[in-house]
Amino acid sequence: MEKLFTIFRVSERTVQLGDVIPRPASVRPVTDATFPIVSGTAVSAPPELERVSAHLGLPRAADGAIRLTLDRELPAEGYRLEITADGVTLAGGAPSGVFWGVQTLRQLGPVLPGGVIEDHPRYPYRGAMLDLARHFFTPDEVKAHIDLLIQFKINHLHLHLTDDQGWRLEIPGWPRLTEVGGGPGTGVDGVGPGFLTCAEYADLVAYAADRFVTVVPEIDMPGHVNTVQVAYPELTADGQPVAPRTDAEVGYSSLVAGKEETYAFVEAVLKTVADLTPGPYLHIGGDECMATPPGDYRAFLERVLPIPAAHGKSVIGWHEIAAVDLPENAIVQFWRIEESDEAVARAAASGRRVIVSPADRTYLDMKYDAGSPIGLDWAGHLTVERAYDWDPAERLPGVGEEAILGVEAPLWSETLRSVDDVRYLTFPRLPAVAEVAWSPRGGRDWASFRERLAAFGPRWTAAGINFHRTPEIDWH
Ligand code: TNX
Repeated sequence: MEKLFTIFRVSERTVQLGDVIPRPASVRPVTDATFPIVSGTAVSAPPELERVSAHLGLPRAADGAIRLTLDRELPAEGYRLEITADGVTLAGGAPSGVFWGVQTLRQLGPVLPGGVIEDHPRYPYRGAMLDLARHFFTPDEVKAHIDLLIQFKINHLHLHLTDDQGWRLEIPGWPRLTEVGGGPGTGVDGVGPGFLTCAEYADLVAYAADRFVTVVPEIDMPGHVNTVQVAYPELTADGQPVAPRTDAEVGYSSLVAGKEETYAFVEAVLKTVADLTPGPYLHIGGDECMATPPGDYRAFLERVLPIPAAHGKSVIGWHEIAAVDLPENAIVQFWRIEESDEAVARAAASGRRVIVSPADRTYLDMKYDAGSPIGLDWAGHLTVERAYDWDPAERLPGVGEEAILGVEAPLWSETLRSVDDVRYLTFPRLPAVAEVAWSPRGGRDWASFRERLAAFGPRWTAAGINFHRTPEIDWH
């Protein structure tokens, strides 16, 4: 309880029922009534919600003043929160809905304003990506990151596990991947070493799942594989070893479409990752394959795209994969700055779902402005307002609301060296993208968002979170 609410209540300002990010679908305040959570306030929950109630950190009692329940009539991930002077009733359409309602409670507490909130997400996929390849972050660091993401109802964590500069997941039978790709000297500038053992990865996935976050593992191929070819020279075109690289160039390495060894490697890796991942997705990258001739790219993907389905998973790829015939459940992740993409529109027209991650709106690794000490700028500068003030269903012609699975904010780590760096680029832009992904289109507005965001300044400061104090916001 202490941990839960002290983080969130540091200012003495009166909290209004609608002071929540992402903005709830419906808020009906009742003037005057409040319910204060004090030490000793108890929670009652049926057995199916014990896991969720544990996250409240309050004592349990059969007649607790905070009642958690399930109401299967509510939408998936939706919840209804009713606060009166006597107590709180939080009903969810599923345990996940109750969990998201708890996140709303955390933002409002400990003196809860009276009224009713009815809420549910616009999109089922609300993602954040962390690049562990260009710079490794430890399991504890990733867990701490998850703890911050869930407060904004993010429910997918995409882990970019492999790239030219590093390989961050143990693959049994292929020990040199992590000996070479996770050892000292890996990462951009050679300063981001480390990798996850299978057990550490499984533990991280379970930690995420306990918070209703699905881990989406990415093994990037056929490009972005220099570290693979350092470890296993038989996977290069001529079988000759290549030199390790720690610069931030892209588009120079490729697996070889015409070699059988390639597919033995890919099969082994994807099977391991599928076996370790209970979630429904495997991301196979597919981006920036400038070193793969187009015919080879096609031949490679025709063999590799069906592999996740053979392990019961849906395949996700960066939108370059839309150039080939896609398996039925394939999901395309759009990442460029262009305002249209014919191949992605064709994929959508044929029933494929799209994850929307335009770099000029969602790339957390872009600088805020010219003065940002870290970050890139190839997609321009990304202010909080730009991250907020756009609509996913209006971004790409031919990719409307029904085609969109969700929205994701990637954080590439070429310029990151610490958790403080991760947080500096993530906050406060991630809350902006989270509201784009959760809140109804008609309920969003920048003036309201900037006011609600201002209240997080003292909270993040008190919690030691290194956020960017952008001048766009009048921080409390
Ligand atoms: C493009 S976005 C990449 C990454 C870089 C990133 C830097 C995408 C699918 N590929 O390899 O890290 O830009 O912003």
